[in-house]
Amino acid sequence: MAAELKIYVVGIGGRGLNALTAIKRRGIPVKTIGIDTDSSALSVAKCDEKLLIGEDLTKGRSTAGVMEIGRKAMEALAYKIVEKVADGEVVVLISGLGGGAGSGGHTVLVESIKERFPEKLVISFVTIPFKTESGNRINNAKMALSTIIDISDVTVVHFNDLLKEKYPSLPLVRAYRILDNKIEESLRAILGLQNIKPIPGVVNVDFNSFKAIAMRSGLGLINVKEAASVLSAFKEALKEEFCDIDVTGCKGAVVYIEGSETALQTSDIYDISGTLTSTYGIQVVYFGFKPSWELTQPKVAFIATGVKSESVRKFLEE
Ligand SMILES: Nc1nc2c(ncn2[C@@H]2O[C@H](COP(=O)(O)OP(=O)(O)OP(=O)(O)O)[C@@H](O)[C@H]2O)c(=O)[nH]1
Ligand SMILES: [Mg+2]
Repeated sequence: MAAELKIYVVGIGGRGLNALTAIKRRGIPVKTIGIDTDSSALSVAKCDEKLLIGEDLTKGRSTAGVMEIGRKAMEALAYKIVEKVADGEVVVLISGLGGGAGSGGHTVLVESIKERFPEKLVISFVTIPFKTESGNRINNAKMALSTIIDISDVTVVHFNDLLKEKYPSLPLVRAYRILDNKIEESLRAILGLQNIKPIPGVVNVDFNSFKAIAMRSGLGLINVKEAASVLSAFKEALKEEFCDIDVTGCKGAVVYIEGSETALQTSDIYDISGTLTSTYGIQVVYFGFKPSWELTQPKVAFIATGVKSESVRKFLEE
């Protein structure tokens, strides 16, 4: 029996803390750590551990959008988090780019973790502010995003504007929960890379093979979709709703299917593999199957690393 996969999830700033509260409520088996300069935001957050940073700089309040304060605040105390995550195999960082605590703190924390543990898998989940937010927020987000993509192993980007476009009449807090759900599904997809049943005749996935395609890979896509058939769930999972992603020629991909033993047909693997290798030119593809008697229809988890995104490129360049 392989060792249990230990994942630390660190939320930084308002958005990071909101995501942790959602993750904690769902009972996902990960360790959660919330960090902010803002003591009132921290006090209402639900997570296993909390760390107030920059008390000398903000007196327990927000950075008021000043990224430099977020950076300095994290620089002073990042060592505490580095120690805490020492026994984890994966560290996931979540923040909303644009403010000071998240944008400044996120970059410093990834740097500190990677400096001490270069082989630990660091995955960043970030949101891009609405176009209508202040120029300061957009600039903070641009600066932080380019560094985060460079230094994290995998960066998953969600555009808040796409949330508004797709769910225009939903109250903001409800719309935000949709993105929290996406992160929760992604965490479950990563945790799910354990105890996968091998499918004869294909290259089977486990955590280490995923790690090999994920280390230092750049932008990533993690999607989980359920549908009436394996193929239709797979097709859905190829598309990212909150960022335009192109998987053509990407570094690697993992596809695993959960469902009843009869849900998976021989032709499904053949079709999925053909699409990924021939249509999209992905060289390294891993498969897996997890029997489940609870699911009424098949569920497909799709992870692609080293992908391209035109909107991320534009956002960084404009
Ligand atoms: N999707 C989503 N986006 C959020 C949420 N909260 C804030 N945001 C976005 O994230 C950006 C940063 O906001 P916060 O996380 O509150 O900022 P912060 O990191 O706490 O920074 P300061 O308060 O300036 O120190 C905002 O401009 C919004 O675009 C949330 O719960 N969900
Ligand atoms: Mg804040």
